[in-house]
Amino acid sequence: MKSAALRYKFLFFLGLTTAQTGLSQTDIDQAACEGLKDLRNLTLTRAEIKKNPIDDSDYCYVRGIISPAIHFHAQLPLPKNWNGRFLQWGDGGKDGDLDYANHRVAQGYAVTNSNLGHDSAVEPGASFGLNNRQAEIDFGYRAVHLTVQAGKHLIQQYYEKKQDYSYFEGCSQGGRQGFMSAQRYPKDFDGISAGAPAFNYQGLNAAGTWNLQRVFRDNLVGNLAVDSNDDGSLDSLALVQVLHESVLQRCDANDGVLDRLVSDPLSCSFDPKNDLIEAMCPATPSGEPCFTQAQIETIADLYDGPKDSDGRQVYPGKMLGSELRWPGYYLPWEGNKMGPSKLMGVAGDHMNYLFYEKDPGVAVPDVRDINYKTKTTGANPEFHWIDWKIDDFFSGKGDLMKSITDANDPDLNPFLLNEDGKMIIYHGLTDTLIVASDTIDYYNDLIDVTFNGDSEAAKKSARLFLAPGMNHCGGGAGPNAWDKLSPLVNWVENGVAPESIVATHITNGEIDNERPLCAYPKQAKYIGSAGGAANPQNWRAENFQCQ
Ligand SMILES: [Ca+2]
Ligand SMILES: [Ca+2]
Ligand SMILES: [Ca+2]
Ligand SMILES: [Ca+2]
Repeated sequence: MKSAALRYKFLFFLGLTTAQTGLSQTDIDQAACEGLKDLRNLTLTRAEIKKNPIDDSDYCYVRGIISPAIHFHAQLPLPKNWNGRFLQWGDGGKDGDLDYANHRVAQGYAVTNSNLGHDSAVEPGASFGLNNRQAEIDFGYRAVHLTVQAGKHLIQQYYEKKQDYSYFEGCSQGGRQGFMSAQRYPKDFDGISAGAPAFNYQGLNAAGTWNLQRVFRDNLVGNLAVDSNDDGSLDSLALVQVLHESVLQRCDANDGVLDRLVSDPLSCSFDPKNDLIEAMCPATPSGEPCFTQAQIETIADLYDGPKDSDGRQVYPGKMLGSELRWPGYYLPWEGNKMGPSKLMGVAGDHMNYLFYEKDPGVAVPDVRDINYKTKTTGANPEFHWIDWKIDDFFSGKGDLMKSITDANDPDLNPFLLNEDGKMIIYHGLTDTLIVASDTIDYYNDLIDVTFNGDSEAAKKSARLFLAPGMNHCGGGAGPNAWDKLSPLVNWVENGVAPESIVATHITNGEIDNERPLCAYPKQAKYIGSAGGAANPQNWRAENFQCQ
């Protein structure tokens, strides 16, 4: 194949046309792609033409390795299809594999992604971090940065010119990567789209562990999932529904539209102890779903969020309106077999491998067994998440790992001002895995630290969009679908900053709710026909205005 590439280059050098060389365009495309394997300053293991399943078009697929264990790949549209832009595609969860962005390749983006320096098939969850600082550094920030460097080099070689613009797009872990790039590598991108950012990485994992500890305490005495028919299986989430309805009763109408969405949860107050008093279990069981004192305590804990014994807030509590997502992460019940993978992904092994400077021990065999006696001696001592102490959070024992994984620095002078970068941040208000109020706090800190408190100046560089009723990176009862990249591209390349972004909610292919998401701190207010706010027919973007 090398000879084909060389032959192509030689003929190209002679200035011969396709017809004169006798080579087909397919031959030339293939040779140009495969020729990338000759690059000497990257370790490439593959370079071949691949078909994009989205539109059946050919593109150049490249795979490579960055020492010691980062695997990356590049999806390079054929030169005639390239839109001149580079995109680093963000990861999710703990990653550990190569992610494709075929839809962006179909739009002409040259895209790269890595495995973040570990293989999830071999080292699942957080276990890659067991006594492996290099893997943690690669995961924390190094893999994305070096993949971007490799991607830009491949672009220069393949298209024989630099990209016109560089972008980052990602949510969750990807959102953290976007924040990390803005803070640590201000020259990597012209624009960053960061959703539901896991930027406060240690804080949110500490909160995930603590939330579970509160729910699992005393053999699940405060669990909100209950056994409705005394058959020993926790089958009912009726209490979660009752709780959610109570919250809606207090908060839904505050935004002017009775639509079962809480657009401004921070302006609503809900006190479980008082507001659920009528749903407390009576002395004589009535058969209706009702709350015990222990369950009220769990609810209050989840809304309050973890504090250490000095009263320092480790991470914000759950936002009002997010209750229906609690079972997905924190409440063991029949539907998630007493411990969904997400629940265990968040808390099951983080404290074993990714919090302490010196790892305390491997995860226990069954993380759902809270009565398991850990083996604390021998070659592989164990550590149980149920034993983790929230007071360790500010003790200094996690400071090294915070410095590797966290992207909490609100000083974005280098990226936003020196490099004129643009940033779009978005977050669903019913996201209960990563809490939007933490992102709001970061954005306000950004205004203070980078823009001296001038929110209008901040909006020239970075904007936050909150999505009412949207869960973690999508889903939920509210409008949750929109293009996360095109508003950013329009801002970077045409100077058009998005005042609002239209998001839709689709059921069975039909749009049944639509709303402009507003640049924070504005919110979408109903301006349609008088008295029509509660009619779903009127939930269309044109009936709302950002105010
Ligand atoms: Ca990946
Ligand atoms: Ca470790
Ligand atoms: Ca049952
Ligand atoms: Ca509402």
